[in-house]
Amino acid sequence: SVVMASEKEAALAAIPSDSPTIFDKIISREIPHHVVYEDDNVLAFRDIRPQGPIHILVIPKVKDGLTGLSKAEENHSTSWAAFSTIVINDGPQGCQAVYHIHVHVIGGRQMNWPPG
Ligand code: IU
Repeated sequence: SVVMASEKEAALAAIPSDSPTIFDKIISREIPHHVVYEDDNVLAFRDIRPQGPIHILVIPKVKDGLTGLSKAEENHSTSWAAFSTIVINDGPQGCQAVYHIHVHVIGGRQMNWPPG
């Protein structure tokens, strides 16, 4: 894929869809990333463009149509709503660039409010 100058640029170029994403290749280890946690349901790995000393992405290993938070329903096995106090970019305006639901866990520095 094309290297984007910023995540906003990538998000505006990304077409929301149900198609496989780069995250499937990270799950299958086709594209190596630094995995920090894995179990039957989720994979956590270091973001390739960290926005702080700590920047981990947490994703479900089975996407099950769950491209983003706005698609979350009660029948999904993981309660994504429980993560609502940490960053989940949703849709073009929310700067979502990869359509496979994921949680950003960012830390190790002073955060600013509101987000940009
Ligand atoms: P977003 O919420 O969809 O904008 O977040 C996508 C993230 O995926 C973003 O922070 C990228 O840096 C990250 N990422 C990655 O870790 N590895 C990749 O190969 C690609 C994106 I493409």
